[in-house]
Amino acid sequence: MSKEEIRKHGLNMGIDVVGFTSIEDYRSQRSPDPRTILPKVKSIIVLGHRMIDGALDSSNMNIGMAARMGVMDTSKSHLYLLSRFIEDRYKVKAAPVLSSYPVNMEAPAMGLIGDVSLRHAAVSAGLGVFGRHNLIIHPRFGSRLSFTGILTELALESDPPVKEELCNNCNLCVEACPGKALETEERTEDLKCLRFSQPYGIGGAIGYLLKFIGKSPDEQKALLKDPRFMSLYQASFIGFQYNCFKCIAICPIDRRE
Ligand code: B12
Ligand code: SF4
Ligand code: SF4
Repeated sequence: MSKEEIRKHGLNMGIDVVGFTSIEDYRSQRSPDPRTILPKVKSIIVLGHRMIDGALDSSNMNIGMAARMGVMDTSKSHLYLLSRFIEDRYKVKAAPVLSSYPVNMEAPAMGLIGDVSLRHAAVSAGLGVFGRHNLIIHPRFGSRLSFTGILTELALESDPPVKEELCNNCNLCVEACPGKALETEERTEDLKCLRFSQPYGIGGAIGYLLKFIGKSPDEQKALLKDPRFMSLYQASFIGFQYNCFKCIAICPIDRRE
């Protein structure tokens, strides 16, 4: 059966969890129709890679980012290899969806809506449930899974959904959020989160340029030596750089031991 063969192939590669959803069961109100990506799409395969505990729990955000980059690079390679395996083995098309970026930066999406909502796909692929932090909690890996996905033309049944309520409503994530982005249930206030999670993102860069424009040449020279400019410069080639993982790190649900 192709589902078990694909799962086994993925797990043998080193992917931590592999789940399947039929396209009928994937529901994400704000995301684009998956048929605009792959016209004959019938299923989504969701891959989960676990994050690194020592990095999530570190107060040094360079270490947090080192692990985040590791997850993004490793999941990207696995995504390519599994997509290629599916195309070769079953003679159907497979369209890979990366963990976060690139993402549509134009209005109305403005970098806030992925091509596929990997959280909604993970839920319908039986990989977990939404928690109070609006992230997916997996029965074994808790909040510490990063997702990627493959749209395929294979007709595959959805895996059984997680029925258990995994979030214990302790509210620790809400209290720990430095941006107060989680105050309203079932909604992350994107801009409040971004201020803390991506201080060197597009908002930070625009703010800095606006500060730069209209200043005297001497003031501009001083601004170019400002540590903030150095950090923006670094982010311009590293890519989206995350400075906050608190809602994941504080969540106590984890049954790996
Ligand atoms: C754009 C984006 C963001 C934006 C906007 C977030 C947003 N509002 O969706 C910003 C920059 C703010 C962001 C922040 C973060 N993100 Co982000 N993000 C994405 C991305 C690329 C697209 C998300 C998307 O399409 N959202 C738009 C639509 C689909 O969301 P929505 O329908 O409006 O649903 C929202 C609410 O209504 C609620 N919700 C919807 N249905 C339900 C149902 C229930 C029962 C509940 C309780 C809530 C709920 O959840 C959403 C949160 O606002 C995904 C990757 C992907 N392709 O899916 C990663 C992703 C969601 N991010 C992720 C992570 C980890 C983070 C951060 C921790 C940053 C970091 N350090 O890594 C924070 C956490 C913020 C939080 N607690 O919500 C992970 C989540 C992993 C997981 N285990 O769930 C993803 C899946 C990336 C990945 N590959 O793993 N992110
Ligand atoms: S990533 Fe940080 S700022 Fe964003 S919601 Fe989580 S705790 Fe809040
Ligand atoms: S920290 Fe507590 S309230 Fe927040 S998602 Fe985890 S279990 Fe739920």
